[in-house]
Amino acid sequence: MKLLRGKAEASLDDRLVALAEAADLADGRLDQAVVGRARDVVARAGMRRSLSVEHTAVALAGATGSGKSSIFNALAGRELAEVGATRPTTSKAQAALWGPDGSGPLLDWLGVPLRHVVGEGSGLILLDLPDHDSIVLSHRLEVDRLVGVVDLLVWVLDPQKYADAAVHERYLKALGRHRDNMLVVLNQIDRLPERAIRRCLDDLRGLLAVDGLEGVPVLGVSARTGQGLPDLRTALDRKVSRRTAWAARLTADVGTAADALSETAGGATAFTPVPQTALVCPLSRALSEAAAVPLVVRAVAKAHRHRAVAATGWPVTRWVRGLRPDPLRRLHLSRKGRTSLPAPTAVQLTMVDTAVRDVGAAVSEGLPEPWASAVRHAARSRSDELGDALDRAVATASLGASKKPRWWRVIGTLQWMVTGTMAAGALWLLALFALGYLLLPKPPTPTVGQAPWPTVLLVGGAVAGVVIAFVSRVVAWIGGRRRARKVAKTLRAAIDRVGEELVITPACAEQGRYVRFVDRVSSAG
Ligand SMILES: Nc1nc2c(ncn2[C@@H]2O[C@H](COP(=O)(O)OP(=O)(O)OP(=O)(O)O)[C@@H](O)[C@H]2O)c(=O)[nH]1
Ligand SMILES: [Mg+2]
Repeated sequence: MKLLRGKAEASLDDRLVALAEAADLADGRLDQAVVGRARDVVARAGMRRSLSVEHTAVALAGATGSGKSSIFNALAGRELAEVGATRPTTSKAQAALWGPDGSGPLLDWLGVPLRHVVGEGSGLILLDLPDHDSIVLSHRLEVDRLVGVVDLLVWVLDPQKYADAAVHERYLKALGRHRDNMLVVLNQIDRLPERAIRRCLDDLRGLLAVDGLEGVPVLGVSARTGQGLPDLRTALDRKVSRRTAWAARLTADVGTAADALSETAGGATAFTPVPQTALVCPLSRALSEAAAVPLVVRAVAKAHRHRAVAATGWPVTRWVRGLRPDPLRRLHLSRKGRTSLPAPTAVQLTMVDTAVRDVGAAVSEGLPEPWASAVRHAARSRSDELGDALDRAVATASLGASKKPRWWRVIGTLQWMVTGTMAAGALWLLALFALGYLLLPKPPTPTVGQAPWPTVLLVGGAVAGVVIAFVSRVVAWIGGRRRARKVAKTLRAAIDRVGEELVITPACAEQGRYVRFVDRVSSAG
């Protein structure tokens, strides 16, 4: 028996932890009233288990005049409760105790100050409730409160009113999970002819089955003649002696709360998430456009060529280059500050918005509402940060702009040597020209074949400079393209990270929250 109790409690513990987590996960996503009720169950369970588990609180509930107080008196063996001809009679719940030791805090929590010790031992606390269908509001409130917290429910019906919608619709249908914590008593069977009793009981069982309470014990009794009361007493004693009714009641409550959570989550069916990678591409394309990545990439290629020409061009003309601004520096891609990249156009912003929504739609696919909309919302939740994050990603990406290929220096030096040669030829010719102008005798000019050396130096130097500049330009063009490709890859990775952090991760986290919620709800239920 002890082992059984331990097991029931351990399973209740697990279910409570699961329900508490499910409620936390559902917070802000599902109907707050349902989430609140789940939390109430967790809190109530914590309270109930801290009170006496040696006692079992059993409530007699039913319509006015069904005979609750009469049964209460009959089981107690004395006239504790007033049995009235005028309806309703009982207005405050009262308790009969078998074995009162340690029951005080439990009764305080139940809110039942009126107590009578009627016997020793079993730990039964029998409660006589007011009428649930009362014309007096306070009666109904008292009944609702106690029906919600007691360990075991005994529904007392009578042959006249056992089919009344009030008890079936308001209470029994909602207690489908509480089958093990419930007895149904058809009182006043002394008022029925013998053959009608069985028919009446069968009819009642049929109604209970419709309520979802198939298998709940149904006993025919008469508080007046005492018929059936020993069976009722035995059934109660059996439940009470196990001392597990409280745990079973809470387990049923946890299950009911889990069912309600599951229902508001559209059934909380298991669900396989989409792999993230499928989502990255379209988003990152839109983000790249908005972050002016193509423009930066083009500028990187241009800047490479610009700098190459400045370093390797023909020195006679390359100073013109210096007058033109560096295409990359113009974008002010500083590691610290903001860039001077053009703001995204309305079209680009719309494309980003669409791509973000597409991520939300893809991640929420297959999820029931309202969680699906929570996922869609999560995908958009950090959209405001995208602009700055993209700017930062582009500004801090390593573009390799400061890298200067070694051949630039070599060619640069060569260019100066070639220019020097050209200048030497020019000066030589100038000297010869000056001597001729002053009619002075010219020294003999050495020749290469037919051509005089100074002319060879001047023309040769110029031609070589231009040819070297041209070849360098071709090589720089290819180099620019290669660097642009590399930068495009770097930027693409940086942009991907932004999209992942600000769009995909929040959406997937919300999706993961749902997956966890389904798992927790099913553990609780
Ligand atoms: N014939 C017959 N009458 C009964 C039986 N049980 C109760 N009564 C009568 O039914 C009437 C109502 O009984 P109560 O015990 O006061 O009913 P109750 O359910 O406590 O009513 P409230 O306190 O108003 O909710 C009384 O006149 C009882 O004498 C029974 O088994 N047979
Ligand atoms: Mg009464």
